[in-house]
Amino acid sequence: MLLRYLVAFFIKLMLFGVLSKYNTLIFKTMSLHPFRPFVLFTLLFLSQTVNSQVIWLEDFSGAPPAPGWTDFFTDCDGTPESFNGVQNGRYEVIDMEGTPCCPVAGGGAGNNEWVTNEITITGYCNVSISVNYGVIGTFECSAGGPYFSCTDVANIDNGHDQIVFEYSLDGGPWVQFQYVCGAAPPGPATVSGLSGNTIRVRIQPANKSTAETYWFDDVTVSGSLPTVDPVPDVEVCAGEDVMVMFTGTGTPAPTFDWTNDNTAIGLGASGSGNLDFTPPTNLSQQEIATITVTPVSPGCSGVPETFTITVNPLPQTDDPADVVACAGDMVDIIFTGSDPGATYHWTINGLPPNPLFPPSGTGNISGTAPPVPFPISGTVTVHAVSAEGCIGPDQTFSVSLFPAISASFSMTSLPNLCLGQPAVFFGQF
Ligand SMILES: [Ca+2]
Ligand SMILES: [Ca+2]
Ligand SMILES: [Ca+2]
Repeated sequence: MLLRYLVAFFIKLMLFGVLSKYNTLIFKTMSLHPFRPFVLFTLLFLSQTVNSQVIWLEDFSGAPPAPGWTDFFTDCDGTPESFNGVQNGRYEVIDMEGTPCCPVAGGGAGNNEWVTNEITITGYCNVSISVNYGVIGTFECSAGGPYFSCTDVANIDNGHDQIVFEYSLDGGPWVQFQYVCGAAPPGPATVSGLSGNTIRVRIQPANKSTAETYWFDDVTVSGSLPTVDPVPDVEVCAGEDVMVMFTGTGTPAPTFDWTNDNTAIGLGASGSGNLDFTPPTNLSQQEIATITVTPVSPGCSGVPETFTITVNPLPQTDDPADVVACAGDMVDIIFTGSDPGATYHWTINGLPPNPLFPPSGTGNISGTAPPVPFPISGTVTVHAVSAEGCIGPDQTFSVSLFPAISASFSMTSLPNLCLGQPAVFFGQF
């Protein structure tokens, strides 16, 4: 039993790191795992994390000024320890009061800010923000904040310290998602369930004491992007059913919208869901359509995939003329049709098997008509097969064979005839 737990735990550890890229493979692998209860448990675990990916991250590991954000801080009392900026691999705020500086208490109004540029989140579902933060020192909190003004105890003096975390969606108003007053337990500050096209994150720390440090780090914007699995190209013959099932990942599970750039294949220009249609049988040429399929979850959509559907026409056979031949005649049946590259397959009914007309064959029929004891006729049914393997419609024609004519003649009238006299022959066939 212990071994099972260890194995399941180890699998989870291994899988966690490769979730986003290989989740399909993971599910297939796991379905084969012998410890089914743990597989189910781990699947639940996966469903919470699958597809979530980092859209934007600032971990302050690079040298400032980092791209993607700006800051504006005001020090009111001018103590040498006052500092704001990147140090110790994070953003630190020491004794920064915030503009305007308040005249009475010597504090500030709290209007410091560290703010990101617009972060594009288009297409992502369930966008979340996470910011680690912490405090070093003894912090104070006055009830009723946050405060951004120079009134009464609301001044950011040594009796009140705060960090306010906010976001703005699509250029809209700032929305507070966490308020840290005094020395609240360390973060992270988080918010989730957002969607839109752009988002900004603003952090407003203000404090006053040389012994007080607010810090924040790992400003992370994450989201889940629904995916559609790649679809292999499809090639069919005219009249043949086409069924394409779309699969993918997403939380919530995505649906699939598609567009089609060539309706001649018998599919509409756009739609949603799996494909199930029958191309028309009467195509005169090959038609190739590019299908673009986009995974869609409520409020977001993922990266489209494209694939092609090729519909090959059915090769037509020209209707051959009926054949009438006597034994010994040369017979030359040349098949023609719409596709110069097609081969012709035929079967014969009603004629006794013979070298020229076996029961079935391919290609032209050419040779000497066989001897037959009496007139006989049969039917040839022929169809063309294209290089792509598409089978065209049947054509039929008849073959009538006659015995060879052999005759001997004898003259029954006088052997010497003059010009103008009738001569009588007796013929035997
Ligand atoms: Ca860091
Ligand atoms: Ca200061
Ligand atoms: Ca303070």
